[in-house]
Amino acid sequence: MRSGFVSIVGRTGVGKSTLLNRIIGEKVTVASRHKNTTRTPVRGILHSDGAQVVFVDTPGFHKPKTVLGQRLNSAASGSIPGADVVCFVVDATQPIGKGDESVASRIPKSSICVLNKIDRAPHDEILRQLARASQFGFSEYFPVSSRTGRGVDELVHEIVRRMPEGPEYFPEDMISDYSDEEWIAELVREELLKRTREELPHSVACQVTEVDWPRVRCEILVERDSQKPIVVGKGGQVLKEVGTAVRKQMPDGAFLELFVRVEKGWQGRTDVLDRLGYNPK
Ligand SMILES: Nc1nc2c(ncn2[C@@H]2O[C@H](COP(=O)(O)OP(=O)(O)OP(=O)(O)O)[C@@H](O)[C@H]2O)c(=O)[nH]1
Ligand SMILES: [Mg+2]
Repeated sequence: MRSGFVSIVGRTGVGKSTLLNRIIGEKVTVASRHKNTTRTPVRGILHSDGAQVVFVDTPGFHKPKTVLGQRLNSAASGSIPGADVVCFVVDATQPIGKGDESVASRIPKSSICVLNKIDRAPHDEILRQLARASQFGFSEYFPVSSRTGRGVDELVHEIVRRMPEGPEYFPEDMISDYSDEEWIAELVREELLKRTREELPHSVACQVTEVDWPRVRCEILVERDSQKPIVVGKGGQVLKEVGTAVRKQMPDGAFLELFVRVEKGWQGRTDVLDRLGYNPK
């Protein structure tokens, strides 16, 4: 049996979560067009012939503006020392810059560099980006598209090949380490991310506060009074849509209650961050 841990790191928005979902073949982590979507390390477990690979999707590195931001960076850094393989993801559609260099300087040279979003870059640009990325001096480079799946099998093949001999860390039917409560809260946040703009996605946090099956209560925190009506929507329209979309992804018969609560400036408050589980582990 081969098994081990793979940390997926990179700047925010480069497509780490989309890559993990593609590798596992199911949605195990939330991705979105907004920056700093991933807020805690998320494990996705790949079971293949004689091998088990535990991928860790991490929050994207960025210049932090809040205590939450600092915690996201720490959580990402924290996932590096325990990894058997580090996958460093860069974006094929954006210039490789200081942000990428800063991540590159924190990880071992044996890391695999993944050039993602090649579906959106012309062939000659992909070659130029690979040439730029090669200056980091990592052991291997894989151009992939997490959106179409191109190149992902080759990447996974190499990762499995690198796994050391080891035990089965998780049972065969387990593909994520989220609890049901955590996952429902993430699904609610995902649906809100699809429907909100500008700074609001950063100001929203979700937490399941009560489960009395089939009734599940999920709280949506916002930072300011003015944000509450936007999340609720005209005549409760946004909440209704979010509830319907999330229920479709829950077991039949589930009854989801959504509440919006103002928690002033929660992104800067360590007590709230601790309660939400946004901790550097
Ligand atoms: N065209 C294209 N878009 C992609 C690809 N991979 C990811 N994206 C898009 O890029 C955006 C960011 O993707 P995420 O997977 O959330 O990025 P992330 O690196 O996890 O971001 P953080 O969690 O903020 O660090 C989303 O809109 C994705 O749909 C890809 O291969 N091709
Ligand atoms: Mg992510």
